[in-house]
Amino acid sequence: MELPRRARGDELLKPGEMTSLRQRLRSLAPQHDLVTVIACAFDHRTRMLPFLYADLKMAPAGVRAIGSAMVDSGFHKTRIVLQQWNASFRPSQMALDGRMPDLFMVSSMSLHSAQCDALIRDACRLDPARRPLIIVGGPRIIYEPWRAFHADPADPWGADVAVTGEEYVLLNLLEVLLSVRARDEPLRSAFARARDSGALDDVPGLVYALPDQHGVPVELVDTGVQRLLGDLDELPHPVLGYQLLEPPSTLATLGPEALTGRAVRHNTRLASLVLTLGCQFRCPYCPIPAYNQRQFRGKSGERIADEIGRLYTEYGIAHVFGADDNFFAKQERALEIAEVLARQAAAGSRAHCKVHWATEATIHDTLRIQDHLPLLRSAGLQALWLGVEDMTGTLIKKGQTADRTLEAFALMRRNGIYPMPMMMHYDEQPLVTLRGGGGLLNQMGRLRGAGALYTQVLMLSPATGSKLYEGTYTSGMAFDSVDGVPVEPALGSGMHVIASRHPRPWLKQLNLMVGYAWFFNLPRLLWALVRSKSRIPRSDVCPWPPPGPDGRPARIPLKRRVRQKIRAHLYDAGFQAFGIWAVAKTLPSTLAWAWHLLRGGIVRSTAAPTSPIPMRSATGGAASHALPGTPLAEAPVSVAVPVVEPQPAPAD
Ligand code: B12
Repeated sequence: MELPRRARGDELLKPGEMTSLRQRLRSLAPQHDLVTVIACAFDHRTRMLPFLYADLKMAPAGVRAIGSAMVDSGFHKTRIVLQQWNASFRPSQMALDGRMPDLFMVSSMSLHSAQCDALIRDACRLDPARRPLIIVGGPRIIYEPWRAFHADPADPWGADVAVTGEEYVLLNLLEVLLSVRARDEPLRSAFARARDSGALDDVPGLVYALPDQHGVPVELVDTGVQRLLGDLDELPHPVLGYQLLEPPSTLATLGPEALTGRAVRHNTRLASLVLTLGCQFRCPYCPIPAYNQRQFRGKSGERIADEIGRLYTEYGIAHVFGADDNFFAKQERALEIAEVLARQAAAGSRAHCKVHWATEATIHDTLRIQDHLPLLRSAGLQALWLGVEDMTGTLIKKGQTADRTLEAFALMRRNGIYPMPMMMHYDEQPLVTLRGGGGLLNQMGRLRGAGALYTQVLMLSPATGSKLYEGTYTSGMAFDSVDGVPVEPALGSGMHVIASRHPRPWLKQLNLMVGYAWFFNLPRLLWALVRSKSRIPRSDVCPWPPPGPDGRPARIPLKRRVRQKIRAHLYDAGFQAFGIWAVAKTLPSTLAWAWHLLRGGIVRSTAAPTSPIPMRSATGGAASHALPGTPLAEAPVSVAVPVVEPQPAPAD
């Protein structure tokens, strides 16, 4: 099921609403010496092709955005802990600024559910009198907020509140809590009071539990779908979040200081930045358009230029990945951004000459914008991750055909932009075809031949919040367990076959790996050393240093020119070498899964997972984030909650 849309015309916050909320919080903050820890859940079992390197070397934007919002609002005592770098971190042992935090937040993708739960569980081990308020959010929670709550009286644990939205929702919640919080009152107690008074019900984008007298949730209240921030220039600056990163360690506790200066770049070589959000396509396996309530949002070129500039000058980060759903979805906006970035580079800004960026787009939109590819390259665009999915358009039609795909590849390469295809493998797709070119290997071979340096092929898997999600379960396509092994969320990256109607699903699993091995292998590596696919126009030139005031090109020492040429030539072989290593690293897990599939014993699902705890909206109707089949909490249930005496308002 897709996320419901708010009433037409009410999808977005009013212009300026975010900015004024930030200002209001800044004036509240000095009265509340809040200490916050934000953890990013990461399950190291999911480390495999094609996400290796980016999974560890890119500090995720979600937790950074939440950290930036806290600092920007005046809550400077905030630390971000990435389980990617701090696998042993235990919230039950955390202390920051010499004390237990007031606020513990967790961000998670669905894939990292096991670690997300483990973090919450561990935080719940703390003595209730000391325990911080626990808030969860991120892609997992946006679609399945109920996962954060557990109603087992024998093993009660869970978050206090799930945020199904973005920064604004969190800040809105904080404002409500701080406006009722007495000086030095535990934030959890202020939360309980706000919840019981109904004050949270006016904050769209929350799901909170109403507990019984033992603290076990009896129902979940859903305050509805968030209003989205339309003008992303109103967001806090993302650079703020980089000041908060916990240094990598093997300890369960936190270190005295966050990472600073160049140590930031050393650990996070790639930066993900939100540039635009939204996509006009309606692919049934993708939750993104519904999440965005069919809106297109973005930052201005000036703002993006500033973000890139500060990232480079403050941390030296020179590789940026746009967290776009489809960067070219709105052509005018993409061009406005490109024009500003290209202008900065032409004006001799070192940062904008040095920084390369990449993002996601579709073949259809790349062809539409083809006349402007030179401008995009001048703006620093180095590579485009293209949602090709299936060149023949059999799986999904997004305006791509084999010819159009190859045309887009050729155009991009001619203009100095590397095409990086993202593919999908599905039940009906054969490994090889003699005619028609629809086979996986046929397509991989053609894409490589057309100049793809890297690729991703994922098996079509159930994605929460997509149109196909429930049907995948109710039709029995999704597996509950295979050969006695339960299908855990950690298997949901698309690299394991966990949903298929194919009579021999193990073949699909092998196909996937054969596909990668066809793309990354030793003969191709050796050939890449001779005929490199990365030597494309503009790949061996750097706009830095810029031309002199007379317009004459700057003199670049011969040594540097040679180095640039060699680097451009070896880039292709480098990707091949990396791919071969990554295939080898991925094989043990994927082959073991193929073995389980071969042994059989596949237990198929009959229904999509739903909340076992009754859910309702704040006004008593159906909850926006409940899947069909979720028990409905009919009318507000009267619950026995510990009475907390109203506290005096904080003194100025
Ligand atoms: C960049 C990216 C990656 C990078 C991540 C690198 C990194 N370390 O950051 C790479 C390429 C490695 C990657 C891999 C995968 N990805 Co990815 N990826 C993205 C992408 C395009 C951008 C992520 C991003 O930076 N967003 C910008 C930030 C600001 O948004 P955000 O994380 O959602 O955070 C906001 C809110 O969620 C909320 N929030 C987040 N955390 C918290 C915490 C609290 C307490 C609160 C209150 C709020 C909150 O506020 C934030 C600010 O607005 C998104 C799509 C998208 N546009 O978001 C998919 C996305 C995150 N990926 C997704 C998936 C599924 C995957 C893969 C499993 C592959 C696949 N099958 O598609 C793998 C997993 C690999 C692994 N082992 O982890 C899904 C996640 C869906 C889900 N339900 O979990 C997304 C959402 C795409 C989709 N299909 O919808 N991905």
